Amino acid sequence: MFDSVMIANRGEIALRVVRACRTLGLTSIAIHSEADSGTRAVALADRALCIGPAAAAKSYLSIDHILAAAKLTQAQSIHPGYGFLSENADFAEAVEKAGLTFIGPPSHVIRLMGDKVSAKQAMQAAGVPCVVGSEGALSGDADEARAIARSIGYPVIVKAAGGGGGRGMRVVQSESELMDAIALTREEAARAFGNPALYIEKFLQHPRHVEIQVLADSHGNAVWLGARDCSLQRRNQKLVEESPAVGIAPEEIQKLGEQCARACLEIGYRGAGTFEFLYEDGHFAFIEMNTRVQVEHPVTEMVTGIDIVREQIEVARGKPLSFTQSDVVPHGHAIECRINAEDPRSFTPSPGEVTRWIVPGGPGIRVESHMHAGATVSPHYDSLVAKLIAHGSTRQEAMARMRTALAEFEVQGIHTTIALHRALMEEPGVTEGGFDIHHLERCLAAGFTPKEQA
Ligand code: MV4
Repeated sequence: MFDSVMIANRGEIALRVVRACRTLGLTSIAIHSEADSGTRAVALADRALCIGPAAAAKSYLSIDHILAAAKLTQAQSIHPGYGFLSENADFAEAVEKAGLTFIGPPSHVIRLMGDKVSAKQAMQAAGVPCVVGSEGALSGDADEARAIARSIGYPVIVKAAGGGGGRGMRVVQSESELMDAIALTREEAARAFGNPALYIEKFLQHPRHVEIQVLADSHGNAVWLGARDCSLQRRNQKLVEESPAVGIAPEEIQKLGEQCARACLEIGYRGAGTFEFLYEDGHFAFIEMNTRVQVEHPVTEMVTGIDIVREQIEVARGKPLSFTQSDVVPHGHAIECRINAEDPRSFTPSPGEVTRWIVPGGPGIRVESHMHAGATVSPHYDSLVAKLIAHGSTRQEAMARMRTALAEFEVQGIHTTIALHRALMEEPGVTEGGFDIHHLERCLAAGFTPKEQA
């Protein structure tokens, strides 16, 4: 059983893992780029090591550098966080082969879920409802592709097996566009993912994005921790997430959750994971599984009281989950606003030095951030500077607490999306809930924008 954890990540999630390690009495080892030497995770970790320059390809994405650092520090395990190498099966396998524990599922399960065709086949076989589509990858035969699309019914969406998260996909409205779309997507997929395999699905035109959080140990236990609605997004970047999902019967979520937990056992899952679904016309359809801890995990933690990162680490250490499904009793509602260092109207990145940083507080408020006055937002990485999470006994109370917290939040030196979130928490579609994945882009196209600040 390991007692040291190397964190192969940065920013708020590195800090989240350092905190979990300290709370568990484990030694934390931060690795960082030259740009991140002065960050909070580096300061708070028991040990820290610089592994390369600012460019992620030579630091946070370098398997060689990370494994060399693990050897040098005698780290016994690696937590990958989210993004970077967190869902890279080759990385997980290299960690396993080096004799360390990868804090996540076994590398072969990451590989199975990383190929969206094999992931869907595994979920179909495990009884999870899937989007109607081709059975497996397209063969390359044009007549066969046309027959599949015709039987699904247009519009369809062509997706790359190696894609995911919105990369490598193309909507096709009619048969006349199909073969060009396949050729273009195949070329992109070969280039971007080194895998030209494609599949076809029915294109759902107004779905919600609803996901199920799961946790599994290596003793045959798998649990589901409720649903999150992540429909408020722009260009595949989520802005706001909440739990539970508004207007969906708890019995429906329970049925889906049980199907996900069963699927975890069938695929040999271990650790934290998320099943992504599209929800349209009262039906759930599986699209992808994420085999990592997600940015939005705190909304589930707030509603269930379960420390997901702690459980993730403990199951990697071989311990059983600290609770059972019947212990999972959701309380109230939680909402998360992702605050980015971006202009709140143009979404242009806004790196630089933070000169003022005053965070909100009060009942039900949680701030996950690596920022402080004097900290710098680097232009080299994702612009997330804080996650503001509000919990309440009802959605209305959570939203009211969120509005109060957003009003208190003061940042100077950089632009942030706080003003956008203030406006979103007043937008009628958002306050009503149950909007689809196109809601924000529709609002923005109709001129929705935050008020100019004095
Ligand atoms: C879809 C879809 C509609 N129909 N698949 C984009 C991200 C990736 N996880 C899957 N995505 C989609 N797949 C079918 N069959 C619409 C999207 C989609 C989307 C999904 C979730 C959240 C935001 C989205 C934004 C645009 C498109």
